[in-house]
Parts: sequence; C-alpha cells; structure tokens
Amino acid sequence: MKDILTAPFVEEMKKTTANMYRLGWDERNGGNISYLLDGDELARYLDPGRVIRRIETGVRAKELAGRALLVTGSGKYFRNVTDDPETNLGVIRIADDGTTAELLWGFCGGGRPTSELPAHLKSHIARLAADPENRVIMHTHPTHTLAMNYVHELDEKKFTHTLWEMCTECIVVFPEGVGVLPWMLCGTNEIGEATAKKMEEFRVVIWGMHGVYGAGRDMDETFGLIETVEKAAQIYMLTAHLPRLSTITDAQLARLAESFGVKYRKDFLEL
Ligand code: 2HA
Ligand code: ZN
Repeated sequence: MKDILTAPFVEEMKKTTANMYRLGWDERNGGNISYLLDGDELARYLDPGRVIRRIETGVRAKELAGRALLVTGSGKYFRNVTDDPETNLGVIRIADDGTTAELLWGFCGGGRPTSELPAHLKSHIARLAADPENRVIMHTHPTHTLAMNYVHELDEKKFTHTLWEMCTECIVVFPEGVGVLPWMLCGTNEIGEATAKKMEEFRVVIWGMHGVYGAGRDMDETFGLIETVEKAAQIYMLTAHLPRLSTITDAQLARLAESFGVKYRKDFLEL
C-alpha cells in the first residue's frame, strides 16, 4: 500500500488550499473544497474495508452512495492544510443510506467534514447530472467578487454581463454565466438545495454577501474558473467609480463566443 500523503489528490489539495489562502480568499476557516475520488486509485492508498468512524452528515445524498471524496474539515484553516493534511482533511465515503459518511482517512483528533457539506454533496449530484466528469466543488470568499456584491445589483443577467465586459476571456471561460443567490444562512440544507438548483445550469454560483461556489472536472479548471470571475470583479472594482470611456460591446462578446465555439447565454446580451 502506498503512503496517502504522497497521493496526487492530497498534493493537489495542499497546493490549492495554500494558493487560495495566499490570495487572501480564505481567511480563518473560510472556504471548503470537496474532490470526488476514483475508487481504484484510492484503493492503492488505503484499505476501503477499514472505516475509522461513521459521521452523520445531516444531508441525504443517495446518488453518491459508495463514492469517496477528499474534503476539507469543519472549522479548519486552509492555511494549515499543507503542514498537517491528516488533521485538516479527510477521505469520506457516502454509505448506502446516503446520510452517513464513513471516514476512511484523516480528520485526526475528532474532526468532521466541512459545515457546507450539504451544498457540496448536492452540488456534486447536480453537476454530475450535467457533466459526468465533474469532480470538484470549491467554495471560497474571493475579495473583489465579494466587494462587488455590495455595489452591483445581485441579478444573474446584470452581474454576468458586467463580468463578461471586464475581461475578453470571461465569456469564453464561463459562457453559461454565473448564478446568483441572495444572502442566505450558510451551512444549511436550504442553501445547499438552492446552490445545487443553480448548479444545474451554472458552474459558478455567487452566494450573496458571502462568497462563491465553483465546479469543475479537476482542481485547475475549478480554481481557474473562480480566478477568472475574481479577476473580472477586480477590474470592475478598480473602475466602477471612474468615468467609463470604453467597453466590450455585446456584438463583440457574441463574436468572441462564436469564434471560440462556446454555447453562451444569448439572453444575457442585448443583440
Ligand atoms: O467553512 O466558508 O461558508 C467556512 C465557510 C462557511
Ligand atoms: Zn463561506
């Protein structure tokens, strides 16, 4: 059996959480990530028959029964993942009842999965239905995206349109736009359900006055998606209070999307 601390999925999680912490997106215990693992790959690092303990998740995710995920821990800091992955991360497998998590590795000292597990599990289910290769759900508090929530209308069409105008690459990276939820109480099944509903059509969902959720096939793609939204929000926050002399027009946005062959939300443009 190989040492799980050398597993590529643990390495990726370490690098990503450290990177996000350094960007200032994940202060204190802010942010959480879940990563669906390949069962055969996981069996090279641990005995799938050895369950350390069972944890009630409080969320029903029957569609994921038997699936294992690497997840960040509740109350744990992204800043500390690299130094102590075994305490700050865990590998859980959703039991047949859909509501119990079987801990296979990690969460040393009695830890448990992120408090946002409902949003993560339900989002995985929604994204897998849209794209069977989706693996990652990422939640974070990117500074400029969050700032933009306070000064821009929290309307899907308007928010997406503004982001698309801010950098040429945006409409190519998230042609379906961004979903927007109003402020809601975090850590609940309600916000989990609402996020998953948005994830049926968007890979990025803004949690009003809180942060963002992103989904993707791997860590790079998911991080890149959120990073692109954050970059656009940064340009917006740097320019929103200044006279606007130039923009990317809707006709140009449409040309971009068509030239890159992406299926975009035409109804988010005025053509
Ligand atoms: O895990 O970010 O939304 C800490 C959070 C809660
Ligand atoms: Zn949060």
